Amino acid sequence: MARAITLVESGRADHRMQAAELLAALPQDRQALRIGLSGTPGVGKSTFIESFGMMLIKQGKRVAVLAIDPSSTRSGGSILGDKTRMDLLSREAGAFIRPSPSQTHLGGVARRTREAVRLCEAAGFDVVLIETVGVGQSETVVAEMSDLFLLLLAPAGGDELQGVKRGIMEMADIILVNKADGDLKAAANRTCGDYSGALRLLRKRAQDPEGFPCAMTVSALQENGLDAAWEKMQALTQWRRENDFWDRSRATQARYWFLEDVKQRLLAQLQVPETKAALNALSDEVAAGKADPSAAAQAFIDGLHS
Ligand SMILES: Nc1nc2c(ncn2[C@@H]2O[C@H](COP(=O)(O)OP(=O)(O)OP(=O)(O)O)[C@@H](O)[C@H]2O)c(=O)[nH]1
Ligand SMILES: [Mg+2]
Repeated sequence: MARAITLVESGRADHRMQAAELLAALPQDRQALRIGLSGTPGVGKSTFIESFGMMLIKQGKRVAVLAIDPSSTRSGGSILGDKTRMDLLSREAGAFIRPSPSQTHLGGVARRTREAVRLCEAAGFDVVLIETVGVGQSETVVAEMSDLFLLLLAPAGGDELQGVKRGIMEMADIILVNKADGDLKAAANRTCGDYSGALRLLRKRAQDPEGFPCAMTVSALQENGLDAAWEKMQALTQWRRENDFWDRSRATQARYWFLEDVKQRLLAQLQVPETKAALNALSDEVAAGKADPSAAAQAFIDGLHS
């Protein structure tokens, strides 16, 4: 597994070709449940994955953990760098934990992680957890490769909704208010109530049965509410499978990634030295008023594919 993922993570042209062959040869008949998990730093993502992952392992499931870490480009990677916090899970034979790839742009990290998900699926993992700290577009990226999207929140101090962006709320299938233990329990219950209310105000989504999306409290540290959360996830998954939303969602995601890949490849073409030179030359003409921006763009595109 580790070697296969290293192969898909490599940017070398010969490795890319081997990776493409490997991905094309993967069996298509195995599907893991892909669970995306997002939440701000310190909300308890790692602790949740450790506890939740161990619960699944005890049920005989095989669990893979991957990460998209948009901050890794700056800090050299933090998510899952703290393997110590997944001490138990990382020692389980049925678990596979892979730190996030470091790369220069989110698009590259996204492609690698998506391919790693495929590898985990083909290797027979039952559940693939994809973690991200919600920065920039990373939740969207994770949601686009997940069957279920979980948003982890901390108990709020006041009665305000913690400035969670509406777009992220709209992506969530289940909101988990973590740290519902000790002194924080009452605040967690209140926060959970607030979010339940807020979710009811959102536009109904076709892919949800009655009662979803929903908010619930958990304590990753004390391992409370994890079984209830798992039951919700299974109920939602089963309904979506029976009502054709599972397959449709995966098909829509495949389309999305295809288009993303096309865009990435077009952008990559702009980095080729000759292309860059042509672009700069035209750019100078436009700046000097010798060419119209739109006409120059058309000339550039025509030159690109001739
Ligand atoms: N009381 C309480 N504390 C928790 C719970 N879950 C996590 N914590 C604590 O919150 C802190 C952050 O937990 P992490 O699991 O590292 O959080 P994270 O979201 O992975 O953080 P980053 O990796 O930095 O984004 C740690 O000190 C945990 O012990 C919980 O259920 N209850
Ligand atoms: Mg963490």
